[in-house]
Amino acid sequence: MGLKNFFENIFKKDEVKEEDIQKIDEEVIEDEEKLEEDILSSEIDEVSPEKIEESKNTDNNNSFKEILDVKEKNINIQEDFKESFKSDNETQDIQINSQDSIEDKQQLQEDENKEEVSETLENEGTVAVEQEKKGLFARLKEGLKKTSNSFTSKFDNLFKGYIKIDDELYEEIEEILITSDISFETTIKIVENLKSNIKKKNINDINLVKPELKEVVSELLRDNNSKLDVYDEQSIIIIVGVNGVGKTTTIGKLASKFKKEGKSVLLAAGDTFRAAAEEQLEIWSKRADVDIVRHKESGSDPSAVIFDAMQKAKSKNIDILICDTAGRLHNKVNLMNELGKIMRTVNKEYPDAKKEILLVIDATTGQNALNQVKTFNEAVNLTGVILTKLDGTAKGGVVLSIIDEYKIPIKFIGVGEKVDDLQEFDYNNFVEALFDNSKE
Ligand SMILES: Nc1nc2c(ncn2[C@@H]2O[C@H](COP(=O)(O)OP(=O)(O)OP(=O)(O)O)[C@@H](O)[C@H]2O)c(=O)[nH]1
Ligand SMILES: [Mg+2]
Repeated sequence: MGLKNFFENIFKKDEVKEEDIQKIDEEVIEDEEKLEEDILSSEIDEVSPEKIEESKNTDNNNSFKEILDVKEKNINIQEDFKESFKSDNETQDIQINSQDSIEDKQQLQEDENKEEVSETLENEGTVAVEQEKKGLFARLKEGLKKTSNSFTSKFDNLFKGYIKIDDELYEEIEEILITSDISFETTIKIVENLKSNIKKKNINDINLVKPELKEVVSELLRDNNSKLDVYDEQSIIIIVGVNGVGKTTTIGKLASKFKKEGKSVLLAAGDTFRAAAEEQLEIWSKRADVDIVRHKESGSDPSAVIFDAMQKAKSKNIDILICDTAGRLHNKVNLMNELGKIMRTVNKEYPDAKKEILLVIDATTGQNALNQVKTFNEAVNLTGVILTKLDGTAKGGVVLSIIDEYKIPIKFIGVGEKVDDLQEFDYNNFVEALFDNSKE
């Protein structure tokens, strides 16, 4: 093979390489061509025509040796190119990889963004829930203001005048509790528990008595289960209570709460005694956007109305049926008999439904409310109590006795006339609001 062929071959090979180079990305080609040019020009310099001419003048062996050297060098160049391709491919790989990694990064960023967004939403949700909680607590505090002002100011004045924890102090505490509409039995229990805790903890500081009292009251309410058993199966709630305590209003508030929670709700106008009671419930049903069953003719049998409502609830798969009842009949015995009949009808016609029999009592009646709990519980086996109008009274202490003496849970408390003023009873919040005498 002549030198000419030899060099043609080398350049041919290089052209092949160039074709390959063109396959890759433009930027890489430019770099490659530049690199190629540099290398080739340096080689061509080394095997310049002069050198070739010179080699012709030397002996064949020398010439052959030189050619071999050149060949070897060109092979090395080719190897370099291969390496360079390889590294270019690697570069490409790296670029692809880095492209991948950019995409990965973008994906990661997107994911992170998504996470951030959902975290933000979650946080916003949490914030909303927190705000809701705060709002509820503020409303509870506002509603309980009269009770807590009277309760805490009495205690604050008492503790200001004492430096020692003695029997006289405990007697004064007793008196404050009784005048806060807490029954005698419950008062005695609270004071006994307070004494025992103070002794156990070896408390001598008068300033620690109030926090300890708060702890004792909290302990007393701890077992109260405010959850209604109406969420898992079809349920019926029967609302009972003397006249004017807030039964119908409470039904309206409950209907609207359940509706907001996505439940289907039906109301039964079971107070057929008081004039316009059914119309009043109908107004609430419209406000809450739920159906109502009422009899056209007034004075019909409440059990018959509730019977019809149960049939409808069953056929329409209603989640929660809420029944209003009369607060006053010709006399108390009549009222209790009528409630008994309603309960028998419910148990017979709707045996599988979860039942809540809730007594509504008016907190402004103070300890009188305890008699109502007793009487109604004997007639219909109450499952819970709803205490209304806490906002208008300083007699909120009655909550403690209902829970302590009757072991009947307080499910809700009413702290105003608006739909949202019916709050699930939360003993923690209640105790906080009761002992909180901050002004805001
Ligand atoms: N301030 C305040 N008022 C309330 C609350 N709950 C109900 N009321 C008011 O109490 C009054 C009587 O409410 P109703 O719902 O008609 O009472 P009821 O028990 O159905 O009365 P009868 O049907 O006559 O037996 C209404 O003016 C209500 O707005 C509450 O939590 N706070
Ligand atoms: Mg009513």
